[in-house]
Amino acid sequence: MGSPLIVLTASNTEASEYKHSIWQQMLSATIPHKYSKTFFSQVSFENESWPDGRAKYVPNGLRMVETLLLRNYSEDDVVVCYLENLEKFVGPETKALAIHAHNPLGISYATDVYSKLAGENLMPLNAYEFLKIITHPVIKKYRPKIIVGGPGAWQLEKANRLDEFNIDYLIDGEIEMVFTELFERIIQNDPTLPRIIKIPKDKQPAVEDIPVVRHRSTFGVVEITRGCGRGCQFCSPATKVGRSFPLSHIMESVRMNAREGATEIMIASEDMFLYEQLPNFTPNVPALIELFKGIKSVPGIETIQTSHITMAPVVKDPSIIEQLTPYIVPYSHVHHKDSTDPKQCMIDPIIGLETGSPRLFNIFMKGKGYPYKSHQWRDVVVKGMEILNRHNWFPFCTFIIGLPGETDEDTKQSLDLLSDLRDAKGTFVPTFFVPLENTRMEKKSSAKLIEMTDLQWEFFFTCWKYNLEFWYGGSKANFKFSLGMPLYYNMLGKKLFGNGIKYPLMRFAGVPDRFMRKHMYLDFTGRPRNHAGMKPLDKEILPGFETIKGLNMIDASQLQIGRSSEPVHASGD
Ligand code: B12
Ligand code: SF4
Repeated sequence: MGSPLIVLTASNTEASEYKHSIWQQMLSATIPHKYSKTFFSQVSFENESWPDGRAKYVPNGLRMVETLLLRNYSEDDVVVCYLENLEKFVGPETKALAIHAHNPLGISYATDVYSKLAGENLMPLNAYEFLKIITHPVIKKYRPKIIVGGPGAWQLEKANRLDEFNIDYLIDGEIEMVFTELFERIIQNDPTLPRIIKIPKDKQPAVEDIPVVRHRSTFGVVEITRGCGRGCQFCSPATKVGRSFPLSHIMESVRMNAREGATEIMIASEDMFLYEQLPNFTPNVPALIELFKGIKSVPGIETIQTSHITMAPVVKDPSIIEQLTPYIVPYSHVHHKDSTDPKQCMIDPIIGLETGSPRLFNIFMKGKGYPYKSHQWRDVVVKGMEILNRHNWFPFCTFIIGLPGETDEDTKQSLDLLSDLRDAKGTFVPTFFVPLENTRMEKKSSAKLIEMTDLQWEFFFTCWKYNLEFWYGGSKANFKFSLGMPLYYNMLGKKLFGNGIKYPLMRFAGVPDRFMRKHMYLDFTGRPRNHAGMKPLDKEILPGFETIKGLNMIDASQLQIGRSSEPVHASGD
């Protein structure tokens, strides 16, 4: 048999189901390659292949490319494999090598920060793995057309590396409506086809145009919605039309993943509460319950995990979390000793908290807090966290440091929010502002690690102090970090970032608060962590949460949510 016509691949870090934990996969891929086999030696991104060498699981977007190709080509012509098997499949008959790019150069938020903590020019694993594909000798040998696409493909254009990597075509955007024709033109060397192909917004597919993918996705990713109507300026899904997939479509996808060996399903969405939502971003609880029950009923599926949610609906109607909990928390594979679930299960949906500054919130993301006003965001977060924690939802929360124009006053307000969250159960991950392509802030400048203020460093390491306590409190791992920090400061940190990181690092390393208070903004003296959980904001309003004192709804018309990003219901209500 000759070599297949088309080979599809994704880097090992992006295809990986590392530790079956989405956040460990994400964060581990930010580790500089240079250190990945030293004190981080446990990091391994080996993936499983079928006996014939085809990949068992790859990112869902690449599965979509495969599915679209399979409309016109046979399974013999289209092969999806990992780096290790490129040599086996790419050959003289191979016309195209299509590569998925989620974070190919590691210049998205988070990766950029974490890899650079050990030095400016270190390459994160994400980028290292992509480089191994794009510079693979088999490409030089057989010269297939190189096509790159996916949510992070823009990075290659932005860094101007198309020539260096001999990329023939970079395709940016949702491809369902256009790929079949585009691919034929690529194969036929159409000279009128530009090298960088940006799919226009009017070609965004309706759900009916999106097929169920044919093979298994990494983490059992199954899309339940696409796009978001909240309109945050730094976010790319904000510019996509909101769509909800019909249950039958989702279930077909779940069954396919289970047939191919997945035991877990990750319901991918910008916000799970957008699934079949009711007017004004009101979550559709019966639809969500039906969805969870349906997924769990599929033979072989043992666990479900969520991707993103937003906080405002939790506060607006806390009963949502209470109602959903029995259908999702017991089916999580993540456990924590603080969980009150009989098996100590917890779920960790991703929530973008972004900032504690009402000013920045109002400029860049006021739709995120709807129906609450920007100045109420801090209360919404604290109240929402308290509700979530009570039901064993211990979220993975991200913040953005260095939004354009951030002042010390803004950072102090973020620190105040962090202080409110001192007893919250969750993971708090500071990321750095990166102007993503296809967002309303694409022309702004990135925040720079080297320009971080003392307060921003305090914010950064206070988050990680919380995380260490939450995940490893009192354990050996905690001890290892405590010892490692003075070493890091003296050998590297001071040289790279100056004295500003000294006290934040000391706090992270566990130096008692009484020694820190003079040097830091937040004073934790006399406030040991309350492991029983967060103190309610206002005891009087606790029972029932029917009315939320001090939090007023705002009119949807006050939000600048573009028409093109308004949610559209697949079910047509
Ligand atoms: C599930 C998910 C994850 C999961 C699983 C990822 C995986 N490896 O499979 C986890 C949680 C691990 C994850 C991690 C990260 N993620 Co993520 N993730 C998502 C999420 C929610 C869904 C992705 C998905 O499957 N979508 C469905 C598919 C069909 O869409 P798609 O991948 O975009 O594919 C379409 C096109 O891009 C194109 N396409 C895709 N591949 C290819 C390949 C070729 C050759 C071509 C031609 C076209 C093409 O065709 C598809 C159909 O239109 C999206 C948000 C979203 N709704 O898309 C964020 C999202 C893609 N992630 C994002 C980011 C930044 C990351 C991280 C880099 C974060 C970080 N800094 O650590 C990491 C990367 C870690 C890694 N090593 O992979 C951002 C990307 C922003 C941007 N524009 O750059 C998004 C948009 C989230 C957001 N709101 O900002 N992610
Ligand atoms: S809430 Fe904002 S940040 Fe989150 S997906 Fe929607 S537009 Fe993006």
